[in-house]
Amino acid sequence: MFKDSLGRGARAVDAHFAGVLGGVDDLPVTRAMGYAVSGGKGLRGWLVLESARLHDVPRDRALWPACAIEAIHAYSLVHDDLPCMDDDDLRRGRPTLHREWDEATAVLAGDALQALGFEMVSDPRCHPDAAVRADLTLSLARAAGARGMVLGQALDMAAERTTRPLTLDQITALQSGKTGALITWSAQAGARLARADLAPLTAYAERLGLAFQIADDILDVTGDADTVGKAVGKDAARGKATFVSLLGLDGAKRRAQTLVTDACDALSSYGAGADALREAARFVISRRT
Ligand code: GRG
Repeated sequence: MFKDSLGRGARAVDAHFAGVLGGVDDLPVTRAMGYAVSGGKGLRGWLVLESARLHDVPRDRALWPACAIEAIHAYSLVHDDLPCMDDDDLRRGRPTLHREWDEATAVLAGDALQALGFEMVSDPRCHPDAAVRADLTLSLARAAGARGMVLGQALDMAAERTTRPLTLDQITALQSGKTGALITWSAQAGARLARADLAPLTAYAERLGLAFQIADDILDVTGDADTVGKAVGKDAARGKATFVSLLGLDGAKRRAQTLVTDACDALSSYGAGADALREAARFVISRRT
C-alpha cells in the first residue's frame, strides 16, 4: 500500500538526516533544522527513492538526493511561513518555526537547509561520477531558484499586489514553478543518477505537480489541511485566483483526475514497474492533508 511505502521512505530519509545533522554542532539553528525537516509526508523524497528504484540505483546513493530535496522543500516552507511572506502560525499541525524559535532562527535555518541540500547532491557518496553530481546540482539549482520555485513564489507575491485575478494559464505557469519544479526534479532524480532518459518521468511529474496543486486548492476550501474549519480557502479569502475559483470545485476535481490519468499514461515505457508511481499520483488527489 502506497501510504506504508511513503512512511518507510520518510523514515529512511529522517534517519539519513539524523546522521548528517548529527555531525553538526548542537545549536538552536541545527535543532530548528531538524524540526523543519520532520513531520511532513515526505512525498518528494519518496519520488526520488522510487525513481531511483525504477532505474536500479542503490538506495544508499538515492538517499542523498532524497534528503536534498526534502531539505530544500523544508527551507521553502520555513521561509514561506515568515511574517514577511504568508505569516502563518501553523505548519504540519505544529507551530511554524519562527513561532517555535524566532524569525532570525527561521531565516538562518532555512538558509542552512538550502545550503545542505546542495551539499548533499555534491557529496561523492551521492554518486562517484562528478558529472552526474554536477548534473544533479545544476538541475536542482534551476528547479529551486529564479527559473523555478522562487520564480513561482515571486509571481504569487506579485499576484497578491494586483486587483486583476490571474487567468488559468497564468496560475498554471505560477504553480508549475512554485510547487511543480521541485516535484519534477524529484521524479527525474533516479533517471539522472542512472543517466537514463528523463522524458517519461518529466511528463509524469509535470502532470503530477499540477494535480498536486489543484488538490491543495481543493483542500484549502474543503478544510482538510492546516486551514481546517474555514468556509472559504485562505487564498480565495485573500482574493487570489485558485484552480477552484477558476474552474469551480467539480471542474477542479475533474481537471486533477485527467492530469493523474495522463501522468500514469506517461509511464507506459516502464510497464508495471512504475505502478508505485501511478499509485502515488492517485494518492495525491485523494489525500486529506
Ligand atoms: C519561500 C522561496 C520560497 C518558496 C516557497 C513551496 C512554496 C514556495 C510555498 C509553500 C506554500 C504552499 C503551502 C503551497 C501549496 C503546495 C505545497 C508546497 C504544499 C506543501 O507540500 P506538502 O503537502 O507538505 O508535500 P509536507 O508538509 O507534507 O512536506
